Amino acid sequence: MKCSVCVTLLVTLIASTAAAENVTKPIPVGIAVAQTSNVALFGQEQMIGAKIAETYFNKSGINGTPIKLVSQDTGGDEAGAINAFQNLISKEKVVGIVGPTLSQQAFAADPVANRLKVPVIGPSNTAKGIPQIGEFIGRVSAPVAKVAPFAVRQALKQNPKIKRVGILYAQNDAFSASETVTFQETVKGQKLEIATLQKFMTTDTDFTTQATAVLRAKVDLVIISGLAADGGNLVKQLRQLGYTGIIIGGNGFNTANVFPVCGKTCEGILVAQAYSPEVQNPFNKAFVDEYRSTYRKDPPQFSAQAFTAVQLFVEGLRKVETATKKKITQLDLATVRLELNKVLRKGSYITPLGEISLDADGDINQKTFYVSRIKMDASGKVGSFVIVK
Ligand code: 1QQ
Repeated sequence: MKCSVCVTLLVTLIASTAAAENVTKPIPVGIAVAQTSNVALFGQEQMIGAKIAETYFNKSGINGTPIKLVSQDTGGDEAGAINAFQNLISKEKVVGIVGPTLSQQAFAADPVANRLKVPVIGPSNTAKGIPQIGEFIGRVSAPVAKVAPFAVRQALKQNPKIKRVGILYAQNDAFSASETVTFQETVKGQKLEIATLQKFMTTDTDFTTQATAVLRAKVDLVIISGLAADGGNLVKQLRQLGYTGIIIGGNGFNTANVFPVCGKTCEGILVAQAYSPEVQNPFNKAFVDEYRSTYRKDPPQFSAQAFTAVQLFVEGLRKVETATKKKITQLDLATVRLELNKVLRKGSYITPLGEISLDADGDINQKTFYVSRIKMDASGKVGSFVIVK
């Protein structure tokens, strides 16, 4: 064989392989949510939403370059979240992180990302103070202060005679401690009386003390700020002890995974929500269609918020390419992270949550919120969130 030909062939082959690798090497986006522990009751729904977004947006990618979700389980605690963040940042070299699941975890892990100048979009962190952790921290989960009051107004609409309120919250959880403040202020603002204020732990399984106190206080509304496992069990024990009034569950009840916990006693719980499957725009349509085709039911809020977080990174990365006139893959990682963080806070986004934007702090501007009533079927096993007007 003539050597000049084989050299030419070899050079062409090497060059084209390298070019192909450059074009197709996906851009890593981190996702650090709970896939184990009780917190996975939320985290599972988040992974589903994020993956639907990955597939959907990779149809065109970042001007042709796909993203790749790199996921790291946080478990349910702070140490797990810190560990997952560190891994994604230093080992996986992600451009940004979607996560963590709980505000309690965010207060521990977000400072790590902020110090290393890695943009974070919280998909479900609703406590007061999250975006203020630092300039690299944003969220697409509307704060409890904006969402929770809607549930109280709805309860009063259902029963205008409500006077005495029992308020319960998980004292070892940052979101629950924050949400209960909003609930207490709203209740006082409506001139209702807080007849009893009870604390519990997210790890508790026996709520006899709290439920007994609520019954003794003769309340006509109960408001619970906790997570799905503890909150669901608390509802169950309240009903078993004989409480018959309205129950409001906070954001910790915003998952279909609470249905098996309280079973038929979930019936009627009011939950304020930052998402409705009815939102009319192409992104929500694509998301809802895809979710329904797989799960044969409507998507939950946490899936929609995770989809939205991934969407913001995708649109942000596209904006970085436009602004720098370079491919993401041609920029160094520190520059990508820095520019991405900047552009995320500019302009607005049409998302499954409706039209949203991030303010200078990184907090979400969202226009519309909803209240749902949990409806359980006759078996007491299958439930759904029905939006009440
Ligand atoms: C938070 C929450 C939780 C209910 C998310 C799963 O809102 O921790 O901020």
